[in-house]
Amino acid sequence: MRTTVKMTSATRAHSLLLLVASTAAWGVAQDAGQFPADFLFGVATASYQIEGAWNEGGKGENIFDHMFHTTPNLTTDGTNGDVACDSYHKYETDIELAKNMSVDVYRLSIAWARILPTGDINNINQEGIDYYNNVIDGLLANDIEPVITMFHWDLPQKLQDIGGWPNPRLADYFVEYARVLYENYGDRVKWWQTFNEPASFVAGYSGNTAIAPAINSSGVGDYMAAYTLLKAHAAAYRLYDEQYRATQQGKVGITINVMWYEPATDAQADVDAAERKNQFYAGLYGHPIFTSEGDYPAVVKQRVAENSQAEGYPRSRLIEFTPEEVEYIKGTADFFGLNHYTSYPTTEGVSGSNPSMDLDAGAVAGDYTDYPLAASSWLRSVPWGFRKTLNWLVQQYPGYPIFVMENGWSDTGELDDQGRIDYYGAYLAEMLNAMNEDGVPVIGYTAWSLLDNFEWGTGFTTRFGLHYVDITDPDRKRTPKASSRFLEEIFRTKTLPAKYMR
Ligand code: PNW
Repeated sequence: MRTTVKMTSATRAHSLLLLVASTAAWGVAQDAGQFPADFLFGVATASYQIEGAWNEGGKGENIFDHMFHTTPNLTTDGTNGDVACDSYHKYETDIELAKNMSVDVYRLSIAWARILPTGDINNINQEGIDYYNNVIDGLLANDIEPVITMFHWDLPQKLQDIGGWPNPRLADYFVEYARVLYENYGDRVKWWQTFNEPASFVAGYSGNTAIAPAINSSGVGDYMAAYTLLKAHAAAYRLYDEQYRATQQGKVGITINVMWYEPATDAQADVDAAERKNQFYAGLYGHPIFTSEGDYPAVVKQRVAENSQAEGYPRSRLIEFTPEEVEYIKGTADFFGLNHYTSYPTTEGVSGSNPSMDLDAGAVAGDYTDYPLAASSWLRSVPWGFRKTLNWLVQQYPGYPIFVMENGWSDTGELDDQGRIDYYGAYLAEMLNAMNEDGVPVIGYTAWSLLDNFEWGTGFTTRFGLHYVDITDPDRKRTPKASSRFLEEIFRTKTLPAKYMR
């Protein structure tokens, strides 16, 4: 029997109300978001997190090999990067996966100890050189441009044996390593970053137990490491500028992690505290390179000097630059590489041990408990913080194009990863708004990460991959997640579907 639904005036009024309500919730109807035709989309990885083959092909020991082999149970699940995703053997598969995502670029890092097993150029490992030649050629054969990170934290152990980054001599070793990379790959590689996330790897000298070398020299060794890496970066940039740029025509930058510290209240004390936190965390590395005056941010210099004096130190725990060093470091980048994941409500207050960068900053980062939480305890989806970060960068460092090198979401490995899709949709919308409405010059974006990989202290329990990796399978089988299809369409069409625009 056929039933006809008769529209009474009551139901009609109800559906009209629904229509009004849903239109209001959506606000003004949005058009699809449009990226520039030459925008560079891609995916990112890092050597220690995916390669495995820790003692194959002539590779030397690095500080993560050393730490995980000598100190048991540092990671949540007891794993380490010995095998990881076995990308050393499966790089052709990985290139295919990237290709299937319609990427323009692929961001990878080079394992220093694969090229220079002891860190020094007296011993160049041809097998290591060949491995990355194969990866680079494989990418180019598939029309994918390589974007290379020279250092994503896996320092050759021999260089840690002589002190690691707090030893200023490391800057010389780094620039010699950079020369080997320009010489061997610069004919085909046009995008270089010297360092990935200085703030994260100097934490290896601040007492962070899962970031090698896990030395606790908080508030002292970490500032020394920052000093060395800034000089190393500048030297590698200048070497390119003077000897390779004319023939190789590439770009050299550095990738800095900018979490967004938002004032928790309108109180001036909190506004100042949030800004200090941004300056201690991102400005410590960005200011010397990207501002016209150079040097560390004034507030950082002043506070570390004052605290050091009050604590009885003979000089500031921050190694200050000479005027010559300020000039040498200033302006040494062709673009700003940005890693951005999340935001924190920030108040004035005391946090961190004595001494420490946190205590020097004098700010407390809280938690946006109303926002979705990833599998990583530090990561919530706070999309508007991305737009604020991008605007802050333009205001602090005018004139530099921004290349987003990492952005992503962790879960526990679901194939139907709606949480990751929601995160990418919302963050890409905020990036587009920053570009189209605020005029922020973003030129590229690589999603973290192509694969579920070794996520440092949390091993494989937190997964950032666009592809699932079965780490119980000797073959480390990869399976595309729903998010890889979602991003593929955006990458291919350079369009963000209207429903994600905000
Ligand atoms: C970055 N935090 O690290 C790294 O560049 C990647 O190697 C890493 O896998 C990725 O982000 C996801 O974690 C971070 O605690 C690690 O705020 C931790 C934090 C931020 C970035």
